Amino acid sequence: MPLRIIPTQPIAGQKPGTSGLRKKTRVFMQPGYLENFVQSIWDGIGGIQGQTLVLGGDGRYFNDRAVQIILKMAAASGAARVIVGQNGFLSTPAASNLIRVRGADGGVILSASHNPGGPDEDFGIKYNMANGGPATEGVTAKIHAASEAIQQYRILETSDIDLSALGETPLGAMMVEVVDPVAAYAALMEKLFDFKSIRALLESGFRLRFDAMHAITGPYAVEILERRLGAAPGSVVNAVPSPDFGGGHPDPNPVWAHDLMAAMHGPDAPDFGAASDGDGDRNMIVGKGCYVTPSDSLAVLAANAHLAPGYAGGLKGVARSMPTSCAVDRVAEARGMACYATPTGWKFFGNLLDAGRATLCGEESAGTGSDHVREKDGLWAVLLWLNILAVKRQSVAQVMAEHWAEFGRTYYSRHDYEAIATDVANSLMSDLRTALPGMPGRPAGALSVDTAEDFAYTDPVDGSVATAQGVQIRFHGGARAVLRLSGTGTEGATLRVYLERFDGSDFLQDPQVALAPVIAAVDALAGIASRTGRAEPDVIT
Ligand code: VG1
Ligand code: CO
Repeated sequence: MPLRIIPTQPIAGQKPGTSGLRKKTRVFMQPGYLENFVQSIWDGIGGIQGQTLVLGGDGRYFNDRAVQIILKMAAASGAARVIVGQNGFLSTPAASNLIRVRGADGGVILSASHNPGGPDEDFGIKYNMANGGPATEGVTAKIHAASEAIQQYRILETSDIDLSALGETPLGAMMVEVVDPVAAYAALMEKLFDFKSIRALLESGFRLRFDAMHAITGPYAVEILERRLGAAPGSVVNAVPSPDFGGGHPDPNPVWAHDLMAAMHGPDAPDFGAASDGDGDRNMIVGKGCYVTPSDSLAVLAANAHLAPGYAGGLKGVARSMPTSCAVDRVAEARGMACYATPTGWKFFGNLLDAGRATLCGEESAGTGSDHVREKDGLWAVLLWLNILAVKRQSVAQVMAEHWAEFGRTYYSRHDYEAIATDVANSLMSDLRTALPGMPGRPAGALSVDTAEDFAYTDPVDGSVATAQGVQIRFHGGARAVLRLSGTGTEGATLRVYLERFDGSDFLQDPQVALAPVIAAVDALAGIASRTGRAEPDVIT
C-alpha cells in the first residue's frame, strides 16, 4: 500500500475553540484541509506510533468521507489499532466511554455538535485524550502550534474500508475494528441506573417522548428507552440520523426543539419530554407544560442523584461553568458539598472529575454529566431524571415546585446575538474590560454594580491558569450577568449574555419579566443595542 507524504503548509485559522475545530463544511472539504488538521493533532500530541485510537462522529454530511481519510492517516502514522463505530457513527459520550473501557490512547470525534449539518452548514473535529475527555488547554495549544508549523502530512493511498460490517479489517499494518456504537454505552447506563424501577414507571402508564432531532442519539435512545426500558414504540421521534438533521438545528432548546415544546404543552402531552443534540452530549428536559432550564436541571440532579444506584453513595462535589446559574451552589451549600465554577467548556471539568473532587458537572448550555465518562452526556441526564421520577413518583412540575420551595429559585436566561461583525464584538468586549475597574458602585438602570471582573480560573488540581474567560458583573442584591464571545460559532461573532436573579419566595414569574432589571442594567453598561444595532437578541434560552 503506497504511503504518500504530501507537502503542505500552515493554514490560517486552524485554532481550536471551545470544543475542537469548527468550520463550514466546504472549508473542511477543501483538498488537504482536514488532512492538515489531523496531521497537526498527531504532531501536537507527539505522534501516534503504536497507539490505539477511537474514531466516530455524529453522522453529519462529510462524516463518512472524513472517517476514511482519518483511518488512512492513522495507518500512515503508525497507529496500531483504530476502534471505529459502525458506519462511522459514535455519539460524543459513547466515544468518551469507548476510550475509557478499551484503554485507548485517545480518540477523534467528528461533529459540530448542535450546529446544523450539510454541505453549506457546519462540520467539526475534536481530539479527546486517554481519560476520554476533550484535549486540555495545554494539549490544544500544542495542536495549534503544530498546525502553524506543519510542512507535510502522511496518508496511505488505498481503497476505502467497509464500515458497515462489524469486525476487524487490516489497513496496512494497522487494525481497523468496527464496533456496535451503542452496546458498551448501553451497558454502562444499565450499571448506573435502576432500569427495573424505570421500567415499572413506564408500565404504570407514564408516557415519554424523546426527540433525537434526526441526530446521533436516535439509535441509542431506541435501544435503551424503547427496547430495554419498554417505552412504547414510537416514543423516540426523529430517530434516524440524517446528514443534514432533517434540515434543522439539532439544538435541544425551546427555540429549536419547538415541536417537542408544542407536544409537551398540548392537550395530550406525555408526562416527560427530552431531546438531545447533534452529537448526543446535550440534553433538554421538559415535563407536562413545564420546561426545565439546564441550570435548574443541574441543581435538581445534584439534589437527587443519590436516588440512582450509580450515585447512591452521594456526590464528592459538583462543578458548573461560571456562566451557569448559581442554583446548584445552593444545593451544594445545603448538602455540604464542594462546588467549583470553571470556564466554559467541558475540558475544564476533566481534572476535577479525574481527581475525584467532583462527581456531577453541568453547563447552562444544556450539558450535564458525571464522572461516568469525561464528556457531557445527553441520554445519561434523561435516564437520571427518569430514575429520580421513578423513585419519587412525582411529575416534573412537582419536582420543580418542591425544589424551589426548598432552595429558592434562580431566574435565569441566556441572550445570544449571532453573526455580529467581529470588530464590533471585539471592541464591545475590550471596552467593557477596560471599564471594569471603574464599575463597582456605579448605577446601571435600577441596579448598581457590586463587583466586576474578567473571569480567570486557576485549576485546583494542576495549577494551570485560564484568563479572559468572560466578564462577570454582580449587582447589589444578588443579580448577576456574564458576557462572553462564543468559541464555537462559524459566522462572524456570537455575543452571549447570561442573566440571573435569585428569588427566595416568588417562583412563578416569567423569567424574562423577572430578569428585566438585569437585562436593562447590562445594556446600560455594555451598550449592546447601540453597538450592534440589534434591538433584540437572536436567540433567547
Ligand atoms: C458552547 C457552549 C458551551 C459548550 C460548547 C460545546 O460554547 O456555550 O457551554 O461547552 O458550546 O458544546 P460557546 O463557546 O459557543 O459558548 V457542544 O454540545 O460541543 O459539544
Ligand atoms: Co454537543
